[in-house]
Amino acid sequence: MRVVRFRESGEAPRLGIVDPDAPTTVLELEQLDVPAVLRGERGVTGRTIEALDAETLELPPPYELLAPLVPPETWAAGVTYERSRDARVDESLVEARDVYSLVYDADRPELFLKDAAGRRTVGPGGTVGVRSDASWTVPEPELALVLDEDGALLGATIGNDVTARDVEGANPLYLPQAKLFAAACALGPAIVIPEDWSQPFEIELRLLSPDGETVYEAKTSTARMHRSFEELASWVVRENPVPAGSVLLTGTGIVPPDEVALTPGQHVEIRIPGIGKLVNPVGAAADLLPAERSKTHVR
Ligand code: DO4
Ligand code: MG
Repeated sequence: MRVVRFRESGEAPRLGIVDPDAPTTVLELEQLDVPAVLRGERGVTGRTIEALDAETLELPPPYELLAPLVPPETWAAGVTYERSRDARVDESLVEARDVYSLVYDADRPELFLKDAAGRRTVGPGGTVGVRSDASWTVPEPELALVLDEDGALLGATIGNDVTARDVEGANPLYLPQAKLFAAACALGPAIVIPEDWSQPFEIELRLLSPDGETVYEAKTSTARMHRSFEELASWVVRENPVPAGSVLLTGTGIVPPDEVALTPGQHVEIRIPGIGKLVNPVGAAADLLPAERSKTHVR
């Protein structure tokens, strides 16, 4: 079961589910609250929309596909794959390299707040940002969990934890500046409610140049994660009041080689079979501050 969010000609956002028997047919729902839909409240209105593509779920005008929810909070886990641990150790320019190896092996995971109220988050087709004071920004393709208030797993979508690696590499205390800036997060195109949470998700990344050439591509699987989804979620809500519908990015297992950096004009494609394909152009973060980007903002 996949849940999408859309609007028609600038009207208020609405929710739909993708017909399990017809992968391009969206059935509009009566319910407007994403956590309620994910918990099972799914009355349909009888109206349908035909998506243009079964993976991106792009909708024809006058409809617009939006991020599948506006998370009140977006948390992120780091160093949950061996590949991520090795990359952080390598990018570190200061004698703080041990922190990454220590956190990989510790009981307590690395968790950080990536966004609040969707302010830095874009949906399918929205432009992701590159900050001008960084020279090495990369996409981090991650499974994004949608959490209930108690940390229960309600669903999963695709997330891009866009990161300025040189900013973090200069000093780990710069992490919030490496991770939070305009349009530093993308979510979509749908939230899946998995039938079996024990099945791993395959994650594919493709970075395309402005003329459509593949600059870099790679694959991983959540089977390679060092921690379980439930373990990460339980740490997020531990003695911490997290609102229902918040999102947890589960960390990246794909790290592009050092010569690859996001630049405006490129496109990032992240595909997770069973969820869909999230496609975002890359632009300058300075052009994507909320006042400049009302069109691409998740609301
Ligand atoms: O330690 C920094 C963050 C790492 C991260 O975001 C990841 O592993 O996905
Ligand atoms: Mg990450």
